Amino acid sequence: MGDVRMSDDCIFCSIVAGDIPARVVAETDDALAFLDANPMARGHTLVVPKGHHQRVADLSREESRAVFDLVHDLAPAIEDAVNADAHTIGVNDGPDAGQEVPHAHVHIIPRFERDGGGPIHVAAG
Ligand code: IU
Repeated sequence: MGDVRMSDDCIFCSIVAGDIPARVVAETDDALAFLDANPMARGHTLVVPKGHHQRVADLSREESRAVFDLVHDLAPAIEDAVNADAHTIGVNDGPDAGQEVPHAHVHIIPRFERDGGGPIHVAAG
């Protein structure tokens, strides 16, 4: 990891730094994936850039690629791991879209045939 911008009061920056424990699923130079602490389904995973940026458009191309490459690689692996039938991949990009943690993150939420397949809202609460 290079010279990464961190925010002292950001929970996801603390997870990236290892100061707050999380169940890490995968890590690359510029991105980290960990299990959501309040999962909407078994295997619900968050993929974050290591640098602190609130919005997707704030990421550099390199960080954006790192995050979405990890989503690309992890989604089928998670699907296999929890025996899911599909997944919802989503971003709440900004507070008015329901973003509660101001560090950009992609939700990978396993979906099951038995859950009915309807749309789900990735904002908590
Ligand atoms: P949102 O897109 O910002 O609404 O999603 C934030 C997610 O972060 C939500 O699913 C929380 O359960 C999750 N989360 C977490 O995994 N660990 C934490 O310490 C906190 C939130 I705070």
